[in-house]
Amino acid sequence: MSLKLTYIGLGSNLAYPIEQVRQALDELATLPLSRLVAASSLYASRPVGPQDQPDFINAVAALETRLSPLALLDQLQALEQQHRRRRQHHWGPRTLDLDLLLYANDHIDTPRLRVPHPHMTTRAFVLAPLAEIAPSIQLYQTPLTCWLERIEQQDPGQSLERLAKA
Ligand code: ROI
Repeated sequence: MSLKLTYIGLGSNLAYPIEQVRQALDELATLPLSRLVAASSLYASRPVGPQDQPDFINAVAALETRLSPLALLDQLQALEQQHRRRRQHHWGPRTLDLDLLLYANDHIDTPRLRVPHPHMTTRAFVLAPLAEIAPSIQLYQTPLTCWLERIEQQDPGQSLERLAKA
């Protein structure tokens, strides 16, 4: 496989979310055939979707990899499982979410994996950290800042607070 630039979204709202996300960034740096090239700041955000849950910590990482999209997805899902196993008392679906957002300029539409991530254009918690580390990226020929402005107009509740650098 040739070297591909990918972007991965991280999210957690259970079991010390800041530590979950920080640790996951360290773990991404150890993935085979891959190199972590950038990590955004951490962002605190109100939950999008069901509101009756804690606030989230989100971040985005840039990873260069020779793994295929599905091999990378396998690695991300294995990391998610590791984080869930450590939290047997606080079982919850969001101890750690790792979303494959972008894989080079590929468009992938299979039952297991859709890239670009189908919801990323409507989620400030993905777009803001992505714009921090990759400001010139466009999605569907539209700059990230335009997608973010659209969210601010249509869904102003999606405010983010930028925390420390990861
Ligand atoms: N909301 C925020 N703010 N951050 C997330 O990572 C996140 N992840 C999810 C849902 C439940 C859609 N909401 C979220 O899966």
